[in-house]
Amino acid sequence: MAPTLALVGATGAVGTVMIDIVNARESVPWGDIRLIASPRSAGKKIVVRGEERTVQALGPEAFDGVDVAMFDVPDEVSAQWAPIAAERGAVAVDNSGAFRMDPDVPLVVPEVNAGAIADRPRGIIANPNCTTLSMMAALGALHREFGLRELVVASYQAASGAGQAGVDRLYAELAAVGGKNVGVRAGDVREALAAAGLTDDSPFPAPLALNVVPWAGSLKQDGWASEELKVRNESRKILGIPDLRVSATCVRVPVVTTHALAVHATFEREVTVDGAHKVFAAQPSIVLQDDPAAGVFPTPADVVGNDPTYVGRVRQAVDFPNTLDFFVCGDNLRKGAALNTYEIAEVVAREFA
Ligand code: 11C
Repeated sequence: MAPTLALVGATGAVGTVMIDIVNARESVPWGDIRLIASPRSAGKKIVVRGEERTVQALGPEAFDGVDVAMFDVPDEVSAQWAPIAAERGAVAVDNSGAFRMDPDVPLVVPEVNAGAIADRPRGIIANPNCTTLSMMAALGALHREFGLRELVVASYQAASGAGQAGVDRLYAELAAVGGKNVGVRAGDVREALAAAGLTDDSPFPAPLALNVVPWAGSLKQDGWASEELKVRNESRKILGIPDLRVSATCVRVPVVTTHALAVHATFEREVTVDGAHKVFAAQPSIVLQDDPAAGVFPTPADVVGNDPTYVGRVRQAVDFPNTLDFFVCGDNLRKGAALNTYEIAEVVAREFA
């Protein structure tokens, strides 16, 4: 029988993208599709694949009869409810950070490590952080060919990584600074925000409009941001390289959606730009845009709303052997969140065929 899918967090920012993805699929492996959200959103009607469905309130009985439950909710909600879904017989595919580093929970990017899905003693599969995910298709493909040893990355992260509040804040800040002679003197952006009443409650620790902010997440040991440690730990786990040397600096930029990363990757074996181009060209989930002489390279403004990972600016590092530098962009709400979660669910659905 075709499996039943549940979408937990159906009315949230990522949940909404998830429904778009389900609606856009030519065919789906699911029998029933159930929408679940907080009691506040229960009763809302949403059309999924041509059928109007009523959002159910999150509760243990909502998982009865569910085979695969995708979670797009905050960490604490997943931590509480994904094990309950699993106890009730569903495979939980979780997009939060609650289980990613649990040794009994696989952390999966299907085109890199789909094989890990089978080993899930807790009945939970985790979806990586959107920053890690944005470069994983590219790194996984290169690792298979050349053997990854070291990774140094700087991220350029979009406001929507901080949720709808991040997007709302960026638009409000842009409106506050727009059309004025701002950004020409230290402190004048903050003054413009203050004049517009934007003094507190920002998800960002500094103005984002006309600025870049070298911070994402919470403070961890020795000055690292949680996001930077996630990039390190999750990359090691997904790629299956526990001793991979990783150093990341995560930066928020005034982009609405689509994370970008500058990647400096060192390999065991000799690597060339041509060799890397061939690897990228052979990976269906990667679009290679690399012709700088013609001004061709990926940018978030051109990538947003698309599923693939976009790669460009591939260069052989001049002073570092076996090392490539490249630039990668991925829509943080699609491949970075909803799409990868759904692709994991599709792999699980094959177990019911
Ligand atoms: C950001 N990458 O851009 C984060 C958002 O661990 O799932 C996703 C946080 C996570 O702020």
